[in-house]
Amino acid sequence: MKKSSLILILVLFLLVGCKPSGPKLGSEEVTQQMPAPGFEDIPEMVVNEENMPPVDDFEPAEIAPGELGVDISSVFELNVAMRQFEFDPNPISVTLGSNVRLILTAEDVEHGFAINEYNINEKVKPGEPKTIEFIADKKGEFEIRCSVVCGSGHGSMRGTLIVE
Ligand SMILES: [Cu+2]
Repeated sequence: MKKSSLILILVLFLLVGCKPSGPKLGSEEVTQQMPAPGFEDIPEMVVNEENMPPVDDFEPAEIAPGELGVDISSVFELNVAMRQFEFDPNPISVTLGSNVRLILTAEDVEHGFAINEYNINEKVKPGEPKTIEFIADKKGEFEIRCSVVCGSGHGSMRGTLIVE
């Protein structure tokens, strides 16, 4: 009986000893709101709830860039330079079915960007880039030709669009 009572006393001491030391860690940031020593557990809950609203406020900002990312990834965008007497890059390779956006620039004189099978024929003057968009829905290799007489090598200004 004495041993068990000693154990009980020890347990009580442990409990009493833990109460002051345990809440101290959690209550350091809480002391301004709840100084009462007997309610350490309650202010911890209050603090957690107060921390939640800022997190909710940030969530919409994180969703917005993701939505933009989806839109960008669905479009194959490429800058295409035209100069005497070539297209750059050449060839242009795209995936079948993709939305293709080409930003055309003429670096020296006026050139044309024409692909007969896709009904594309765009004239581009220096300093006036033009953007064309089409769906690469035909598989194969298609000739890109310059459709504006641009100099002695105009006839050999050719490129290739590869859709696969
Ligand atoms: Cu030309």
